[in-house]
Amino acid sequence: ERGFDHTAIEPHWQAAWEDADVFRIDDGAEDPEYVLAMFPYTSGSLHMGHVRNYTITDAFARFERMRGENVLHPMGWDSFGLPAENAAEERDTNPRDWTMQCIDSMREQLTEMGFGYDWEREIATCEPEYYQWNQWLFKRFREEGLVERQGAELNWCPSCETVLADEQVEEGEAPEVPHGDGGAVEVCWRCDTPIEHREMDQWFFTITDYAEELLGALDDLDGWPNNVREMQRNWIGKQEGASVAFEIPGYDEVDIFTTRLDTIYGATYFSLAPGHPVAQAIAEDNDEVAEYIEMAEQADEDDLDVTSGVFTGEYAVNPATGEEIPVYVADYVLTDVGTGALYAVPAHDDRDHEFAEAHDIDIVQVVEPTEDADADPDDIDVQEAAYTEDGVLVNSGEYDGLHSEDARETFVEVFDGEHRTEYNLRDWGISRQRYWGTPIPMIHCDDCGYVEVPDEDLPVELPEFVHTTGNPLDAAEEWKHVDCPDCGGDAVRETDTMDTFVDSSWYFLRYTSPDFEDAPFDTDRASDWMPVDQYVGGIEHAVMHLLYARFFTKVLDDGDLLEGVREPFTNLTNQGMVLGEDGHKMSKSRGNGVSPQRIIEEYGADTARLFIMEAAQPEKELAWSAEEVQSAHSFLQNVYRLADDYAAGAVATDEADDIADYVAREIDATAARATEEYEGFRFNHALQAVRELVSLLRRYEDATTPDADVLERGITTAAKLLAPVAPHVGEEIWERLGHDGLMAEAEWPRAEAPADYAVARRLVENTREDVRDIVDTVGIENPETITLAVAPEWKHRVVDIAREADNVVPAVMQNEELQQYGEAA
Ligand code: ANZ
Ligand code: ZN
Repeated sequence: ERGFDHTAIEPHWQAAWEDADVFRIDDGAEDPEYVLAMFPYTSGSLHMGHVRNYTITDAFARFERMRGENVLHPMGWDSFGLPAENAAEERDTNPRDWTMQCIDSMREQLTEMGFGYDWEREIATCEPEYYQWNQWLFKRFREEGLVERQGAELNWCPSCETVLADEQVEEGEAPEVPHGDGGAVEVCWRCDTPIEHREMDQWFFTITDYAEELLGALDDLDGWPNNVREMQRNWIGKQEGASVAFEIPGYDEVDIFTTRLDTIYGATYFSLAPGHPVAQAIAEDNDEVAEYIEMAEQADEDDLDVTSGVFTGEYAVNPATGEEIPVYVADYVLTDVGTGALYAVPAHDDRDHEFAEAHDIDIVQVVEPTEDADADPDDIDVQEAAYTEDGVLVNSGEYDGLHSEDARETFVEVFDGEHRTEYNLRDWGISRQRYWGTPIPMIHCDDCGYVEVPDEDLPVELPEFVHTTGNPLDAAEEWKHVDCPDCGGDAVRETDTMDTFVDSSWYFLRYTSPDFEDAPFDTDRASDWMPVDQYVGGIEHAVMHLLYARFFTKVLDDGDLLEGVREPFTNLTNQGMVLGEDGHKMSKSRGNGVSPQRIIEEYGADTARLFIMEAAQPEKELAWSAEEVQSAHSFLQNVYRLADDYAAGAVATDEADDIADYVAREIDATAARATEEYEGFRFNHALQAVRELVSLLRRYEDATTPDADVLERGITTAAKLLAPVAPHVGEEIWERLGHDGLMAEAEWPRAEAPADYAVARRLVENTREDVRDIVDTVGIENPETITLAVAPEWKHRVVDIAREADNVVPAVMQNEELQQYGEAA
């Protein structure tokens, strides 16, 4: 049977695009449009998740390019990281060679998928040309006071032998151990090994300085999915409260942090974190407390038992009641949260309630529901369970009857406290004890302390890789020992490297000027292209990468390296997971994966792309289906044959007639509809419209003697509307119809919809009540103009709505095609 041979046409058109530099984009274009997919980690091969991600941006970029936009659509490599070191160990090579091989084969796979990138802008984060700017930026951040060296209790993965950021710690399953109680533990995001805690000195970016702006600006990021914004809000975790000083006779005053100052009259005990200085002071003369603290420090944070704690024998004075309340050291109070101390109110806090029950501590109610609250005050028994809502004060002396909210304000004054805002967000520890990353450009001198590597000595390049346990940089004696830049004495380089999330926090800026030699990027060009208009990638980056990139952008803008770019990504799409045919996430371990390579060989890239885009909207899960892959392939062959029949003169054509008018209107309406759907990232709807048009054209060709112009325009339009998703077949048809040049550079079909299309659209978008208004304002005079040009589901609704609005019914019902929908409904 006639058809196209994907193994021949795909490489052919890929070469043609490259020869014609179709995807190359110059700077300084008017109305620049920046379409970007999260760059891949260089694992060596593309999986279906990548293919889906990159098909989305490629289709959108091609669509915009055909519409005459100046589209930047670059690609690069997130190429530092631990797996390269592991692979190097396994294969007895080095991370660099392994990574470069991976890059080469992945670049080839991307090309075989027909993705159109401006390869002149390719970047790889493991190249000194790139990572020197990480070092440069580290120094500039340090000048701005955004780099600190802090001792911190850090997450340590014993298997990867590195520190992990909080974001890199996930909940995992406890290993099966005979005496373990199962449940969740914190594990390394990479290797699932349970993590340990270690106290170490680290370099930090003080992202907390930007907590307020990072939080506030989320409200205006309406091009982002709500769930991602909410995850960032929670991650930043702003708590507005107050601090108040409590006296513990014999010790220093202790500041507490609370978000519920209104409950202070109900504080019946006081609690210190094991790491609090006063807890440590008490431990000096109290063995029981000392033992508890030691135990708590070793314990896994996840075995956290809310009731765990020890009475110190000391008492704090509740400034509200004047009463003495017992002081405990308790594990659930975290050292680095708030002030590391709190007053506890068992009646109104769940954890305090549980603790009080276990330690037989008084529970005193000081808040009850207001009259208009859902809860009835009589139903509340704080001895049984904490009442955690706001309400009105009771048992609070002269303040009884005050509302919680007012009490919180009033009490700040009364108890000589201070308003205080706390964030969950911690500073970003960037030190990693690994080889394959950006060396931190610092030198340690015994006399001068930490000294920066001077700019003229950048980049600090990685030394040759050596196989060793621990950090290969520690073993690089020659590289490590240098003269102190300040005093010239013996000094040692910092051997930690940067978290690879530093690399990905600004790579989108480097694409705008990849060869720039004076700075990480050219301020003018970056500011022209930025922000990214459409950013597409996985939801797993909701808090790490996407928060760090926002932080970097703000710092760079404040440092005048950018001009007026406060946010990096205007619109964000998180593509859904790709599931295997068994309904589980495709994965190596499950063995349910489908290799992109195999699909390309068997059906071609266009089929894979079409299947992916038709099967589900980008954000939704996509279930692999061999049957639908087959159907996508047949459809492409059908479209091609339609064009081929016509071009071969196999179709007898005639003059225009009524039917031709109708088909012409459908062509326009389809173009309008598909355009709208592409704009809204509803690619599956756009493709549905194309399928409908193709089947109409096929019927038109088979059943009548079609008008040649109309038929040709129909085929061309269908092929163009399909081209962003199936670009090779698009080119093939374009050529078969005798056009010069490339379809990738052709103009997008004229997208003015017939007037009735607009009417229908307004009808379906409005409620029944609005119909009469619409009829009046838009006017539906001629029943024949009530659309034929909308999707079937619309037609149903048009009829449905018209039925309820009596003056429209006669008009709608006179329309022959719509009558069918009326009957069916
Ligand atoms: C008294 C109180 C009474 C509190 C009450 C809550 C309810 P959320 O609740 O998430 O906003 N807290 C303060 N420092 C802490 C620390 N270092 N470790 C653990 N918990 C700490 O968090 C704020 C509350 O967490 C604070 O308000 C404090 O308990 C507790 F009915 O103070 B509250
Ligand atoms: Zn020195």
